[in-house]
Amino acid sequence: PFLKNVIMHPEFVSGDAKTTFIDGTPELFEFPETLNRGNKMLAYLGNITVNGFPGIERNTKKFYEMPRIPQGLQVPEKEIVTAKMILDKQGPEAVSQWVREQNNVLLTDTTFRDAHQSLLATRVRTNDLLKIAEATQAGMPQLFSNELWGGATFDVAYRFLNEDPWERLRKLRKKMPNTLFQMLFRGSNGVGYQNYPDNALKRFIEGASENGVDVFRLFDSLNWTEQLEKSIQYVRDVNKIAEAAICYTGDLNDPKQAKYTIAYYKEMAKELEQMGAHIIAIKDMAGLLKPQAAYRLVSELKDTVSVPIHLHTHDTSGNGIFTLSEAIKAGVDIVDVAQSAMSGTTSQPSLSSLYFAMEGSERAPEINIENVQKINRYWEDVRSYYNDFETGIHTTSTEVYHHEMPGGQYTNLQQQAKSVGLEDSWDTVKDMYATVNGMFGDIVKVTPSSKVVGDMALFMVQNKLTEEAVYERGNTLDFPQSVVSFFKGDLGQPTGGFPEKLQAIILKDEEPLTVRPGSLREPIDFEVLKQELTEKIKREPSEEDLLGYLMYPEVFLGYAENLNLFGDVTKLDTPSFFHGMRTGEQIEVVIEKGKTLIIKLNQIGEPDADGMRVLYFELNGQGREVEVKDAS
Ligand code: 3PY
Ligand code: ZN
Repeated sequence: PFLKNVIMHPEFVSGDAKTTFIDGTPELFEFPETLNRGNKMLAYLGNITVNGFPGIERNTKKFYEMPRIPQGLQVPEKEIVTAKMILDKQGPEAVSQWVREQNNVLLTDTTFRDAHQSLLATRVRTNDLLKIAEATQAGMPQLFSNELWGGATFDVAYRFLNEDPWERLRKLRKKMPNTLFQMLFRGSNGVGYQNYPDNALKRFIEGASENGVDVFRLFDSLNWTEQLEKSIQYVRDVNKIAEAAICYTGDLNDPKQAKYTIAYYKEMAKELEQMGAHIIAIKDMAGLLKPQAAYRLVSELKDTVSVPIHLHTHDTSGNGIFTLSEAIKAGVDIVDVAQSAMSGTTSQPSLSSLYFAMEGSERAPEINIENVQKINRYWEDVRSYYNDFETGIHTTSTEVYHHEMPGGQYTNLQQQAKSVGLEDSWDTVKDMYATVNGMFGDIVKVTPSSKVVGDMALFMVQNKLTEEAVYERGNTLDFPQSVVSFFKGDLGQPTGGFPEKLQAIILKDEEPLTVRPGSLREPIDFEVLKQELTEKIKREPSEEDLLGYLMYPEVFLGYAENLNLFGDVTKLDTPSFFHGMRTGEQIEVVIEKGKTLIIKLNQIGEPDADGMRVLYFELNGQGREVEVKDAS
């Protein structure tokens, strides 16, 4: 009966579904009668087994060993007072003070968020995070924080993983009560790609805080501090840690650097401190911060502000550990690292590499390295589940110093280029990215501003346009929507303003904004929004559902629909989730404590004239047949 619905819909199966697919396809909302959880699970498995997982090539499911769960972790002799305990008892200022008093450099582990966002297209599932959560807290209680939410994980959970990101947060919170939870928040762009009204940001921050986030790393994609002020205040209002970020770009030691100079960063840090930031982050999203620049930047920032400094970098160039080491020498308080099996290249530098690089030095991180290595084995095993999402980047690349593309964007743009037939022009696209950055006046490139630069670069390569051609023939060109919107000021104002000539060409007769777009937006009427969503999903949404719908309306509805069809598939092991089942295979799915589904796939029938196949399952010993349309 659910054949008509989303995952079976020919438009969806063919991969042609547009963003209007859900709204424009009313039959999707003819929900089938409620099937029990087991039948729903079989429906999911049947479909994935026959048709594969959207976005990855259909391939046979491999045999995987159970991942190595760390055994015999060493516990410290006397109980460690964690940063989370200090926050809960004494508030954010006390944490900030405590951080400053530490002589050893503190660590944030990004394995649960940026590492897989930068290596595995953000696809790591809650199921795999939960299995290592307790060991992560028990084995590394000295960590400052665990970065596990926000950035792209919010969107990807709903869109690709059939997961509720809030549920992830709550479940992890239960397993790791003593660890500071950190999220990445895109300032006025929330966890989305566009500007939201202030009351939406406020509600989102409150929701995130209630569900478990302690540290909010807030950034603006153009380093326009005006757009961070409200978010900083909202985080302070819920008594959580406001970590405001300066996005690092260019090279501050380059004598030709006129815009992003040491004075620029110091000024920005001062402003953020005045706005109430408890910590200042240096967000080096592309991995451009060279070791000597790191030393200089950290030393000067330490002299400029009194709040702690937290450094985030990417190891794309291969210089990551050297950069961290120089920053530590200069007095940085906290640095971001990842478990080594999830580190390197476009991800963060490795935790254990840093440990050994610093061993014996005055500010070496305090951590039990044997525990770390045991936890890392788990990630060695689990990473192989996600082979289909690997970026294909096996080596470091210093080209990043030229194109300045953020770690998370590189493979995304590569995919975008492929999808418009430019796979052979990738080098040209990268060069064009740098050219476009120049044309735009050298802007900060990070989600969502980085996407605008990428869209323009693709547009120019696709249409064989040079920079000169854009100036000469621009009036006759239809620029990508994101580019027009950027020049209108919808993402805010870049440092130094827009290049006027190009802005006039792109906007034609439209008047640009010069003020903060959020200051003009009507507040969201949450009552109206709730009514709208209730009608669409035919049940009363939770506050969290509402916030999901607010950020990603279409994506959220798709998620709600899949949940109706397939139930809670987060309980499935990852290989079965992505690859379904082999004929003859049996799996066990614990759907709740004491309730296990034993599922066996006995046979897959041949397709009939309409392409329908019957799959013969056993569910807890009883035969069940599931009909699936073979889309191949
Ligand atoms: C994000 O916004 O998702 C990022 O990771 C930016 O670096
Ligand atoms: Zn990052």
